[in-house]
Amino acid sequence: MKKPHIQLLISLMGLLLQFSCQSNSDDVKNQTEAKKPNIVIIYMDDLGYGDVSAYQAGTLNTPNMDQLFNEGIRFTNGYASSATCTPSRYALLTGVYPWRNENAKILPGTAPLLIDTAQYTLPKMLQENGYSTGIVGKWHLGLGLGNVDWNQEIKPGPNQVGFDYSYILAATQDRVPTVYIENGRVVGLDPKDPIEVNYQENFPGEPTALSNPEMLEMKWHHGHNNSIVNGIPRIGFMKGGDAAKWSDEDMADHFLEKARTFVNENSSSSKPFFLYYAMQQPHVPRTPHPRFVGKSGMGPRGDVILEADWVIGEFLKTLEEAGILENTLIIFSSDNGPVINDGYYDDAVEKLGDHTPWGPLRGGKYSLFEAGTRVPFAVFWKGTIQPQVSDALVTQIDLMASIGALVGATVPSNDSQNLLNTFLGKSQEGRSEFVLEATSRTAFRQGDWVMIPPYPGPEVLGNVNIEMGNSSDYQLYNLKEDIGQQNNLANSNPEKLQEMIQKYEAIRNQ
Ligand code: NG6
Ligand code: CA
Repeated sequence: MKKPHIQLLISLMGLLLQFSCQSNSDDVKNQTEAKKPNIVIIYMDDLGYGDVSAYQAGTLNTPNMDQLFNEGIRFTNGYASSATCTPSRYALLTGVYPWRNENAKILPGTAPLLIDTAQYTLPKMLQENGYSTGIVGKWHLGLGLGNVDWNQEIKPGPNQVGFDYSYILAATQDRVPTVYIENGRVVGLDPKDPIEVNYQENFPGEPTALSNPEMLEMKWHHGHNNSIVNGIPRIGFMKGGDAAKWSDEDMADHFLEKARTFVNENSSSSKPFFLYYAMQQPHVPRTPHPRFVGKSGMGPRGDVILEADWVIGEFLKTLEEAGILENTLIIFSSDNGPVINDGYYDDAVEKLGDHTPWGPLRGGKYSLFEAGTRVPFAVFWKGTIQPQVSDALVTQIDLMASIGALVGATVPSNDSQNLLNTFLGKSQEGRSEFVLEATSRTAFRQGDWVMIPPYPGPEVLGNVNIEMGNSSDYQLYNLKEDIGQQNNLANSNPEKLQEMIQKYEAIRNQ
């Protein structure tokens, strides 16, 4: 009776041993595969250095954004590549200085695709290295080859420069066409009501802000007096496509749902994912969902920032619930600095109170001064990155080479620098110099110094009331001692000035 028992025991032990060996090797395999984290870039539109409460420079309270800054790395010298949208996004996705491409300027909704489909891009690099890639949100890098037919497949676009999945708005919330585009197709389009778009002239009989001001629910201050959609006057003329038009106040919820779906569909796959989540806040027109109206006491600009903050909290929950928060590297930043009045009467100026969207910095969106390009910049990776504040000089151009180093790709761009250790909090060393751009002008940061060459043009851009950095003389500031750029040291430091001019010109002529 005993023998069969012993035999059974032995064979059971054998089986167990086999199982445990197998699961060991499975573990090893899983660990090697798990080495590549998911990557999310949360990219805000016009959010200023002082708009995030973690920077302790304004009066808004953004607890969910703060989590990324306080439990990750809060960069105090983090830069967008440009003081406007299109060039910054171009640089983020290509790792190339935007001023090298003369077409990298704020684009109309009808502009052709700005990124060459042969160009090596951040999403292509990640595709090649085993990632599923997606974009949800604002594109603003042009679509098609010119004369786009919005009723057919619209390409080339994001899907041709490296994104497996795209759910976008074409340009900006204030520019037509005011429709969502999923993988090159307008969402919800009724073929019997085709869309036409024109940035030169209106379609006969279509109402505009000038011809039908009684239709407006939001008033324009400057620009923004063409087609009216949802009571909001826009830039550009659009006809048709009624069923496909987005609801402005639902946009945040809508993009969140798409971002969540992308995460959930990819979270259990063996492939890691890259999500470029390009949120629309607080760009104009500021249209908070009714849940957020009045929440900030600062009017719609403050309200949409609180709405965005809520969205980020929900998005983090989605990652947590999918069990992948600790295997996801999150980068948070903004495409350019803040602007208060960007073309609509929306109480942003009147209700700003003591809030300082630019923090201690001078200027704002469109400006060569610091607030144009120095933006909130966080890198967060729960359980991997040690919480810290970093003063290292880092820029969004560097994400391509740095993420490349993380996933094992080499990046053939001289502009993008591999700062992976700095982005992971293992080093405090950033780049030594940087050529920043603002409305087709450039300035040069080197160490603690910034040099702004002379430019013609107004000192203050009247409509938006922002100091542009234009001057007939060279400007030189030591940002360590003078973060607000009040003391021009060009005359008292002629040697430093010359050294910087030479280096700047060498990079510009490369
Ligand atoms: C400007 C618009 C501004 C905004 C900006 C683009 C006018 C007068 N002003 O031309 O409202 O849309 O372009 O902003 O039309 S960005 O963040 O996408 O660069
Ligand atoms: Ca912007």
